[in-house]
Amino acid sequence: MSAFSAIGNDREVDQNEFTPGIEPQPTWCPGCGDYGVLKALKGAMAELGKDPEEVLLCTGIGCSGKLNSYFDSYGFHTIHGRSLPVARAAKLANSDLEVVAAGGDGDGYGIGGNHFMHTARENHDMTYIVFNNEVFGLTKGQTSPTSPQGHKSKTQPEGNAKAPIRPLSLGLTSGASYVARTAAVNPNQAKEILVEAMEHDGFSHVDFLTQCPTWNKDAKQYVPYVDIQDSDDYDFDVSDRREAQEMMHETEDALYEGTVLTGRYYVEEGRRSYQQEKRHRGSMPEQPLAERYFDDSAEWERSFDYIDRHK
Ligand SMILES: Cc1ncc(C[n+]2csc(CCOP(=O)(O)OP(=O)(O)O)c2C)c(N)n1
Ligand code: SF4
Ligand SMILES: [Mg+2]
Repeated sequence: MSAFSAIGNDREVDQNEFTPGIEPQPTWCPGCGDYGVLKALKGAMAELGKDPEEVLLCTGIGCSGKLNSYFDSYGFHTIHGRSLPVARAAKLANSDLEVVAAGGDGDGYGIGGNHFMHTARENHDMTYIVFNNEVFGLTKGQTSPTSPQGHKSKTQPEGNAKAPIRPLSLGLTSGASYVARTAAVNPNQAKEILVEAMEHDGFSHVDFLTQCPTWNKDAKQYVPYVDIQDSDDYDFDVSDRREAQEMMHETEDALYEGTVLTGRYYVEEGRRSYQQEKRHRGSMPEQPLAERYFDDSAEWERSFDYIDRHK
């Protein structure tokens, strides 16, 4: 029997099923926003009725990267900035998996920026959560690609001379088909957004504001926050790329002026994900590649044999 045949079970799932049996206590600092991501992710999985064995969580390196030590599913703690290529390969090998990649702002927008751009462009069907605390948390608070200009740290004691990256705009222009921002201090919205992001067919980019009380007091815990969908002050069409772009621009400026805007910014329906496009073109295997190794009667084969058989 295949290890993946449980996929599709329609049953009620308790979010605690995603808590490891031998529970390592998170080593995150008290008050760290990373706890908020863990809670929202478990809640979203339960709401979607996912079994832990239907899910793969790939993380990068950083405080954020520890997420899969505290989240019980298939997991791959990759190397710095490399969660996306691993997640892509896994999704191609078994498109039935719910694939989530996660990492920090340094991980995803810095060292892994190239992977971010191209995974978004290619619209790989997965959810990418970027823990945005505006610093390199794990390595003790150095300036990151999202640190505001003027932010003082050990690497920039006179204040950061560089302008920060615009993560939402970058996600949109790169080609992500779902782009949202949420915050650890807003757990209900965070869970809703993660549910939507996982339900979306294509690349979902979630910029998740995670306060780092240890190394980034400037971030002011991201409160008070405004939900742009709930507020009468903001009215734009999330399916309109130009309107979304303008709203993102305003949001990115506002954050550094002390106003925290969160919500959905861009939702593109009807565009095929990379996996769907490959299937449409007849270049996607019918059966998950990974499944072959769980079938006792299957013979091990080398990749060139496989290509030969499917020519
Ligand atoms: C190739 C490589 N370069 C540098 C490091 C050192 N390093 C580990 S975590 C980290 C920064 C993490 O910052 P971020 O991605 O924002 O995650 P956070 O800790 O803030 O969650 C760095 C520079 C590394 N592990 N690998
Ligand atoms: S250093 Fe910052 S990001 Fe890392 S666990 Fe502590 S509060 Fe969280
Ligand atoms: Mg960080």
